[in-house]
Amino acid sequence: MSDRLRIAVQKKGRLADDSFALLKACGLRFSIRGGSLLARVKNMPIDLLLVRDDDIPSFVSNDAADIGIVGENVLVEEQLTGELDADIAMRLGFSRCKLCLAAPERGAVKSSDDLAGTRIATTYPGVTARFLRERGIEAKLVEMKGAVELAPSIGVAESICDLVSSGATLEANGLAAFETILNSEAALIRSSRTLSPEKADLLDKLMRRIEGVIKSAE
Ligand code: PRT
Ligand code: ZN
Repeated sequence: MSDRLRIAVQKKGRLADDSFALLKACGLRFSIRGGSLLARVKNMPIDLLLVRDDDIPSFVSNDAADIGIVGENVLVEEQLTGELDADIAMRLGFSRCKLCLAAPERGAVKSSDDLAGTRIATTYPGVTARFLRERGIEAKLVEMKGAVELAPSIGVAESICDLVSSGATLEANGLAAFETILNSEAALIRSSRTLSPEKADLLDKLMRRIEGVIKSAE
């Protein structure tokens, strides 16, 4: 690994702009260009690795990056479904959302008590299975890669477990949330590996600046 601190950041999507804005507010100078995977920070020994959010926990775990910025929902799912050496160093206060159980407004499932023996569609099988285990509920998980909100209407499942922010998507599909199983926001994550003294100093400095930026925005 190089002597530059490498930060894995989402290239494009709901986390990307706020991640870039936060790093810029911390004084990092960089520009993001079309297809490139790496952005070099001009005024500090830092590189940004620009990737899909789903890859960020494993890149941090596998030493492809020293730290990363990712939603807690993605981190926790990866922790529960794989062997991951990555955990939250700091919560960042943006990209807030909730992982919720939801079902058709006039259907048979109205609360978690009605889930036994039913099917739940989700892109978060790890977090959903943990919830069911903790509650002692036996239900079948139907794993989907996207468009989970359509599952009840196409007859694939009686309920869903999906991310919600405004709730507009649920409403547009005639679904109502009945339980939140995870609250999420963007987080700075790192592995348990020891960093070189130079990188450790730089990371300390960056985290102090992030704290300052978050406080001044409050
Ligand atoms: O391409 P890449 O794999 O990097 O991105 P992605 O498409 O997997 O993720 P992206 O960019 O959509 O989301 C990145 C992260 O943003 C998520 O992992 C969450 O941590 C966070 N986030 C915050 C959200 C939402 N809010 C959100 N609303 N992620 C997804 N949604 C979905 C939600 O599931 C619903 O389908 O957006 C839709 C609209 O939500 P409502 O409730 O406002 O209608
Ligand atoms: Zn993704």
